[in-house]
Amino acid sequence: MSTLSYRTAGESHGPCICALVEGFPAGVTFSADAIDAELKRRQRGYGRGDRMKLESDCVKVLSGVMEGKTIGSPILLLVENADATLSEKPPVVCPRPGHADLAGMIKYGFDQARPVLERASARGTAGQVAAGGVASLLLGEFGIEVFAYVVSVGDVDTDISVGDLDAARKEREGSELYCLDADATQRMKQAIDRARDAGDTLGGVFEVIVRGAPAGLGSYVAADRRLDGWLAGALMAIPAMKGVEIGLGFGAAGQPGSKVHDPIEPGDGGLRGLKRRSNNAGGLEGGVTNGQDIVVRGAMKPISTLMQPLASVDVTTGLPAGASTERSDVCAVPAASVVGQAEVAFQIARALVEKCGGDSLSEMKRNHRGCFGG
Ligand code: EPS
Repeated sequence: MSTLSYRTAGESHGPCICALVEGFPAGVTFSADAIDAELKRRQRGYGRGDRMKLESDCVKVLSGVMEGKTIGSPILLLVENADATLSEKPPVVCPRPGHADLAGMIKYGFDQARPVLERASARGTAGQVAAGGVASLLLGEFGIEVFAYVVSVGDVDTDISVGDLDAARKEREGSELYCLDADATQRMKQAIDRARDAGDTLGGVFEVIVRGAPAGLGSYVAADRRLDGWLAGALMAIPAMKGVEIGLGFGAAGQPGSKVHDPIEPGDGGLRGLKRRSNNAGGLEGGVTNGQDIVVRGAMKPISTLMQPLASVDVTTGLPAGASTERSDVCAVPAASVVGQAEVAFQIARALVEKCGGDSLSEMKRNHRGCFGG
């Protein structure tokens, strides 16, 4: 079984968010800059709230790296909170529908929601992005790229097929919504403006593509070794996620098999001299990579802090009241796409470590050559 894992810790307004990455091979060149670039991208995106103006996220490496290279021991990463104002925060007594507030109070026995939302806050995704950034350093060593972009915001949808990743990256950089369609970006911005004016919020969908992953990661032999399960679980672990699709996803359910499955034909590539005519499977068959792009989508619900609050109850009086409001985002789908990219990168790195094993990068590379040639 795989040994690569991570955990995060930290409250939204505590001193910091931490990520602890374990089981990472020695000998990988560490780049804080590459991780910081993703942390910055997580902060941006049209529709973000004022917290992002206060923060300037960057990672401090507290263990596991010497002379610029990983040493095989746990890697502890820290992102400081500029807005470390936990002791000043008021109680939250009117739980917000859709947030963890009420369910968290019931579970942990709190009489107000502050301790819940401090940990349930999407601020914690800075730790997920930092861990995913470490994973991406390993994937880069094996020519595996992970790219995420925004497909839809509210009812503004796009229909793009991603070709060259460098061109797609350029397009994404030019969009305040990390979307690959300039016209849709404008319509998404207008939709976000309308939602903000109405005291409302918007969700949306992002897609993550993994290019260059070899065939044979994951396994069908046991439920907990299926890579599609790892990916779905990791994406669902991002706050506000309500759905995950792989390849055609829900679209496959309503079509006949003849229209869904990807025909196999003779080819000249490395996949036993075979190739596929389409990629509706999203690069995974039987929970195993088949050498095609891995394509995963995440559906984010609208942010649950509404400035025009929904009905709730004041838990101190038991009387009906509008849900509590906190500074928040109107739309955080671009940020979620960055977190999704990080989560997918981590799971692919985990599968690669499982497949190639090894305590060090050189050992992994030797095993990788043995498994996949090259
Ligand atoms: C976020 C930090 C939070 C929120 C937002 C995202 O900071 P604050 O609560 O101080 O404004 O802006 O979190 C949520 C929308 C949420 O529901 O938790 C971040 O760093 O991404």
